[in-house]
Amino acid sequence: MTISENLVVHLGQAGCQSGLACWELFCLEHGIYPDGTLATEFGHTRKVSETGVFFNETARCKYVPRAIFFDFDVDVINDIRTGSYRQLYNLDMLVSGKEDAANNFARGFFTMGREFIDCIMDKFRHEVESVDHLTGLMVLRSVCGGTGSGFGSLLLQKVYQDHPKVPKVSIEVNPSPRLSTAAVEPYNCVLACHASMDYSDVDVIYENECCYSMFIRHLENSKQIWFPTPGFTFHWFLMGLYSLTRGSIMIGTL
Ligand SMILES: Nc1nc2c(ncn2[C@@H]2O[C@H](COP(=O)(O)OP(=O)(O)OP(=O)(O)O)[C@@H](O)[C@H]2O)c(=O)[nH]1
Ligand SMILES: [Mg+2]
Repeated sequence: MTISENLVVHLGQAGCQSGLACWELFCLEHGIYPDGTLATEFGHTRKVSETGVFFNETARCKYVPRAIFFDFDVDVINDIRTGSYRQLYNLDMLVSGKEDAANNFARGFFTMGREFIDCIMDKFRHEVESVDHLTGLMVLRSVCGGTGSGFGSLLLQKVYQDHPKVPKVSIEVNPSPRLSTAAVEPYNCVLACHASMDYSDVDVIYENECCYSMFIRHLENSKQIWFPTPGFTFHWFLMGLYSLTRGSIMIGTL
């Protein structure tokens, strides 16, 4: 059986924030502490082949997520640099710019995107060289803002040119009619779909409003007095999404 080695790229605010929830979940599943050490005292006996699906092992027996975080805005990446999981990540793979793309697809795809794409592609190549054979790429982003939609599409295009056969899964927050933060979100979404449809193999769509209404419906039925936070709904969505990655652990392909 081929050992599966996947890379996860988190783009923009939604992509990076969901990344935190995502790696928290991966750490729990593989029995890894927030500082990257293996929790052997609880009897976690994961095979190296399983942990290697998403983590690189260092010479000091620490597990480092095979992930790149990028946002044009510095605040979101700074939160990761100073957050409770800061020791887990490779700081070289946390990249930020100075100002966000202002919900503008063109800024992410053309002007600002062109400045950063070589830097991110270098990080990407570095991660690819650290594994024997890259078996899958997951991109987490929202297609509502400028970074996720514009830069995400540019990155998928570049990666496709270098690695056309590597399966690519794009996990996207789509605009919601009432919860959107900018009026241009549907335009960014359409432009991003058009620019990346030929370069990703699977698109998984997450929609905030839809997720909320499912929760509210469930809460009404179960008569519970409790309202989910956006962070909680994302955790819940990622648990469902996590089933996608089971294939790569069990069978070897994403
Ligand atoms: N569920 C969820 N949605 C989010 C989160 N952060 C942002 N969003 C949604 O994503 C959309 C905005 O996209 P962002 O990710 O902030 O945009 P961006 O990719 O950073 O792009 P720019 O800020 O324009 O550079 C809005 O519709 C938000 O509702 C999050 O942590 N969870
Ligand atoms: Mg942003």
